[in-house]
Amino acid sequence: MADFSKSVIVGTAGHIDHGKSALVEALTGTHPDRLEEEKRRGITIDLGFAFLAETGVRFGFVDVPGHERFVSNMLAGAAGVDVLLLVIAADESIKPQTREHFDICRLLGVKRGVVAITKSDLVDADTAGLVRLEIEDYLRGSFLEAAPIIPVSAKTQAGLTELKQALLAAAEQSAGRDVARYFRLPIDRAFAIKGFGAVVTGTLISGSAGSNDEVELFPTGQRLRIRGVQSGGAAVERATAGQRTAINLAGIEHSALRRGMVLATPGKFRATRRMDTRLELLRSSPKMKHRSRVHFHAGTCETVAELVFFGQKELAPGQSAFAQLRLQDEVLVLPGDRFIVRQFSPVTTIGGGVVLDPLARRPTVRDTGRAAFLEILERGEGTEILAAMTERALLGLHFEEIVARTGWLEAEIRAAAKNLADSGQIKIVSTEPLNLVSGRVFEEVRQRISARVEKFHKENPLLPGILREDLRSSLGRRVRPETFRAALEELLAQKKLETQGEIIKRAGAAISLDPEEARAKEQIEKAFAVAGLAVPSVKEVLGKLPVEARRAEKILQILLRDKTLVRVTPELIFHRDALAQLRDRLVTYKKSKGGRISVPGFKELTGITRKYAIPLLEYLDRERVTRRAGDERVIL
Ligand SMILES: Nc1nc2c(ncn2[C@@H]2O[C@H](COP(=O)(O)OP(=O)(O)OP(=O)(O)O)[C@@H](O)[C@H]2O)c(=O)[nH]1
Ligand SMILES: [Mg+2]
Repeated sequence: MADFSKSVIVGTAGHIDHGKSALVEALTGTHPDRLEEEKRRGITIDLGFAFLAETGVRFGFVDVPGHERFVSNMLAGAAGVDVLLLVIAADESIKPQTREHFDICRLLGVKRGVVAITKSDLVDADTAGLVRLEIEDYLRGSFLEAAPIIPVSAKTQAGLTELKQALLAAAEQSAGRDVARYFRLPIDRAFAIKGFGAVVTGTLISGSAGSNDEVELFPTGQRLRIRGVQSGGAAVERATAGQRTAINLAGIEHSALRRGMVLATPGKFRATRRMDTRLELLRSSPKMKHRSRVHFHAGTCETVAELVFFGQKELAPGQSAFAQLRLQDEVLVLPGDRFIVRQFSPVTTIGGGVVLDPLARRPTVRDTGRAAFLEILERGEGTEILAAMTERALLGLHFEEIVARTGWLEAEIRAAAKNLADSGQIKIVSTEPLNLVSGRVFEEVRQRISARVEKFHKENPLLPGILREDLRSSLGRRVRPETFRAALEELLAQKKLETQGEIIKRAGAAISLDPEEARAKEQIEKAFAVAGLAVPSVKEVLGKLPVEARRAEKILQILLRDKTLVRVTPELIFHRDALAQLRDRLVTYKKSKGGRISVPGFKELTGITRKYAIPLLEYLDRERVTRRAGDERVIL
């Protein structure tokens, strides 16, 4: 039966011992603590999970540890949360990890949530009222300002119905994640199940996954096949975004899989160690200096990052700035992904931000456009972003790179590209695969091609034009073949240039000879014309000319190109008329003496020596005037 329920992830947050796990159990019937050590110590150490199916909504609960030493585990769980369940104990009110967890959820961009005042059975009405006031005060101006605050007790079950209602209401408002996008699953657990092999779990943050799908493991790049998928504790055909998901993988040992790795649609993305971001420091953070090191958390992964500011030496508490993060390890992130930074030591949460460009370039003094570019990325308007990306890609922007740097779908990219091409901002230099250059770069290439052709004509008046390949390589490696081809095609279509075979020339360009050259040309032609088939050597003819060897050679080329002369072998050149006469003679011969001629017969017919006869016969064979048959030729 099809299930049209909405899938929503609820994440707990709050100080140690405030009753998060007990509340999840009270709501779902499942105690989320799984580890022996957790049971023994009575605290949560790592993430725990539980499910609850209500009418219209399937809740996946992610229960996090409150202990300050396990905040990095909490971070791995908080990454996919749609609805925050902020847990505050009535007998303790707001404590340090209440604040830290809440800051983290805000920095991670969680949009909505519900506040539960737990252990309400332990306090009297006055204390309960006071705690509520404190909480209201604390949340003022935050994303939870208008969130319901519900006193509950896991012990007496008081308030649970109300809390469920509030969670349902929040779930209904939750935007839901995009199933149509590329698949991404940050792994939070990896283990083996006997008879099945490697299994990973995680919150499916985008797209969907089903049996037999091929996926790519990041950052290693391995391609793996999905053997089976579970969601909410049961096997499903496809798991979709917003669901807790377990994936059984073929082709890998569970020991090669770790929290922090990501499964994604294969062949689309690139792991990165350098990203441009908007970084925000908490008011409680110390000021951070350019190049200071921090702990970096995104999705379920954790590494060390160096903060690189652009044109500022430090960032003050409560402030935000564009910053490049240089990571110690490769991660997979996409624009819009949130991250958290924690102080190197002592380890406390100091800020976070949003990824703007996951494949950022190394900062250089010459790159003055970065801030403006990042502002455009931050505004998030697709067409504008594509224009700016194309503008910065001097060599052209390929489809694959656009996907890896944006996570956009093909249809979105093509629509934006068309838009920009129509307005002339960019040029689509190839559609399959899509390749873009900025309108400005394209115009520059067009102009360089025209200028190069002009220059060639000027320097080589005796040549009809420049060879296409020479023209292309003269523009340098920074002009990619597709860009060259598109620019050239446009110039040809506009009749600014012309082609003649492999030669490119200015439209209407003709070779102009000076009087001396014209005379030399006549002289060459005449030398071969009068020689008939007993032609002189090329060297002999050119040696007698009034112009120097290089020019003489070019004039000879002109005659060969317009087919006045024909090169039969590298050494032997004949006049067109002499060859035409030869063909006529063969026709007459065939009529009177039959369709076959021997080499001696040919020599007799033409009155030439073997030195000319053999190359000429071979030429005639190539031209299909004759065909060799034993010692003779058949005249065709
Ligand atoms: N009286 C009373 N005790 C509660 C209530 N909820 C939880 N407790 C008790 O408080 C203690 C801590 O509860 P947990 O649910 O483990 O707290 P937690 O927030 O998950 O703790 P960490 O995961 O370690 O951060 C346990 O002994 C619970 O039995 C409640 O509503 N009323
Ligand atoms: Mg717990």
